[in-house]
Amino acid sequence: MKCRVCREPAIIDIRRHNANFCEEHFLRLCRDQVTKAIDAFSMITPDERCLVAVSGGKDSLAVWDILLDLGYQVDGLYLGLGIGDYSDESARYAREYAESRGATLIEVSLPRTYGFDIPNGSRAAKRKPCSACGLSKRHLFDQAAIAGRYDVVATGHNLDDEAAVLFGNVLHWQTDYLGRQLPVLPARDGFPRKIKPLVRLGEREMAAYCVVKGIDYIVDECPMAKGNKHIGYKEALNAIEATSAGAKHSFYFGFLDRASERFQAEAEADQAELTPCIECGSPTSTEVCAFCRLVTRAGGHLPEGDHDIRLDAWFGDHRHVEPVLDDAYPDPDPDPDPDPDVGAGADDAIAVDLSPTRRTPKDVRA
Ligand code: Q46
Ligand code: ZN
Ligand code: ZN
Repeated sequence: MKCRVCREPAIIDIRRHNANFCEEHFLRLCRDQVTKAIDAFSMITPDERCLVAVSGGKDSLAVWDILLDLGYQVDGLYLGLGIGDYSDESARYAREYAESRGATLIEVSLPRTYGFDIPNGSRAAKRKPCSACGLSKRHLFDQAAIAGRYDVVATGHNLDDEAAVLFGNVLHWQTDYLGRQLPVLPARDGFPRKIKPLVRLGEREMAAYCVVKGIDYIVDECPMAKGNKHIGYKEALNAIEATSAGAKHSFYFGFLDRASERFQAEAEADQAELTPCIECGSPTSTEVCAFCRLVTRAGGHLPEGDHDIRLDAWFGDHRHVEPVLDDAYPDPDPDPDPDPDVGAGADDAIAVDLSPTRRTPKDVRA
């Protein structure tokens, strides 16, 4: 198996490209694919500040690493969810990575700041853990981005994630979600722009990328992910991909090229007018935003803070607002995206053990 570029021994084959790559050219391919996605969808410019949502998993660490290597200004935000050992471990990987790169990692703790954790809070609020978790993450990532004056929030959603979300949305004909399933969501009403620079790269490539770059990441899945429909959709697509290389890519990019636009008018019409949440001042389509309602039902509390300053941040000139992460900011509309690391490792194409103790380039040899 030889590298397509230099004919030296290859470490990975990528069937949808019908090619093998050595370490050097595989890393270059990953960077090139991210550059291509950034250019194609006008995701970010070098003078903009980016906050990457870091979970400690392979995708979020890889996107952070690639954006840094490409010269973008990127800090990380890690959200402590209070999911026992899983949270402790994932925080450790996020910190270790930040330290190794001399990069800035901002940490926000849901239990410490808002008085609830995901397992107990979701039970008390009678919500599925991933739904309470997703809502909290979106709210707090937006809040942190605005408070820290970042232009863009980046997430590690990869091609497998996006194809699986698309599959679920098509299966249930969630046309409003289909209209918003894009690699870039523009900034609106104070929400920062959201970008997914890994849409041209698969889950297996991201695992291989971390192995080759020596980035340690949490391999275990979140214990709350069990029974998540997203994992089932990924498995279904993996089965199709196994006999039809490139199927995920053509499903997702075919949708973007030929169908996505048809659903956008409906999605835009569905966007309710936003007014400030009476609890936290964040823009919301209801009197009290979904996050504040969650905090109350989960038995938590909102942090102390000056409500007027938060309102100014949204509806006036917010340059004077200091980046205080305890303020509550906007509640985004429901976002159909599950988190990128849900179902990590479900790709059967990774036929090797990628556990931290076994990670050498040889391990990703197909
Ligand atoms: S962390 Fe949160 Fe995920 Fe765990 S509770 Fe669900 S959404 S599965 S990446
Ligand atoms: Zn090569
Ligand atoms: Zn609120």
